Amino acid sequence: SLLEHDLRLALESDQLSLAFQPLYACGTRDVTAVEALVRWQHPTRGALPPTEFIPVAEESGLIQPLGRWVLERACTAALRWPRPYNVAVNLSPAQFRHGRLPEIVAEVLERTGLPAGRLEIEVTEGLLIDDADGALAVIRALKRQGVRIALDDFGTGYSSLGYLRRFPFDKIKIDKSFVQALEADPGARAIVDAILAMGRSLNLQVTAEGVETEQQFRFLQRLACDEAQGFLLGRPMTAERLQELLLANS
Ligand code: G
Ligand code: G
Ligand code: MN
Ligand code: NA
Repeated sequence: SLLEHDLRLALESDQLSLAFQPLYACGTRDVTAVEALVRWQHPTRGALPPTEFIPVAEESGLIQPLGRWVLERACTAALRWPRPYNVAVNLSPAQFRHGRLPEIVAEVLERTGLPAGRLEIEVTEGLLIDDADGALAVIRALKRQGVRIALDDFGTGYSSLGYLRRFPFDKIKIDKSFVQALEADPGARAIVDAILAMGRSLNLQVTAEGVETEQQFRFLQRLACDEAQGFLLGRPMTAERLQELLLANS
C-alpha cells in the first residue's frame, strides 16, 4: 500500500519520533515511570496517529524494524533522565511472534546500557488469545532477563481472567474507559475497586490510565491505586519538555 511505502521511507529518513507520557504515584503525585509513544510526522499528510500506521506496520512486517527503533530510542532517552525512572514501551503481538524478541531486547539493553529492571514492556490481552503458550514462553524469557511486563488496556479484551494466574505480569494498566466512567457510573467504581483488590492479592502493581479530572484522581487515591497516568497529570510530550519536567521535579 501507499502508506506501507511511506512508512518504509519514514523509518529510513528520520520522520518517526517518540512522545513521552509520565506515570505518577497516586499517593505522592511523583513521577514513577515514563511511557514512550511512537509518532510519525508524514511529509505531506502531517502527524499520523499510531492507530493508523501501527496496523500497517504489523501487516507489512515493518513492525520489526519499527519496534526495534522504538526500543533503542526509548532506552537511550531513559539514560538521560535525571533519575532512574522506568521506561515503558508498547509491543505488538506481531513482535512476540517474531521468535527472536528476547534476543532483540537483550541486544538493545546491552548496546544502550539500560539496566533490564528499568524496562517495562506493555502488552495487550490480544497477545494472549491466539498462541498463549508461545506468548508465555517469550514473556518468561524476557522476565529471566529482568525486564518488567505490564498488561495494558486491562478489561477491554476478551480473554479469560485465568491468564492473570498463569502469566508473570508485574503490572496491570486499567483501561481508560473504566477510569473515565468513575464519576458517572457506580458500576465503573465497583469494577476499578475489584481490579485493585485483585491486583493486591495477586501481588500486581495497578496503574489507572486516562485520568483526565481531579475527581477521577481522588477516587483512585481513595481506592489506594498505585499509579495513574493521563492528561490531568501529564500529556504525551517531547523529550525536551519531559526533561524540563523531570528536572523541575527532582
Ligand atoms: O500514542 P497514542 O496515545 O496515540 O497511542 C495509540 C495506540 O498506539 C495505543 O494503543 C498505543 O499503545 C499504541 N502505540 C503507541 N506507540 C506504540 C509503539 O511504539 N508500538 C506499538 N506497538 N504500539 C504503540
Ligand atoms: O493503549 P495505550 O494505553 O498504550 O494508549 C496510550 C494512548 O492513550 C496514547 O494515545 C495517549 O495519547 C492516550 N492517552 C493518554 N492519556 C490519556 C487521557 O488522559 N485521555 C485520553 N483520552 N487519552 C489518553
Ligand atoms: Mn500503553
Ligand atoms: Na493503554
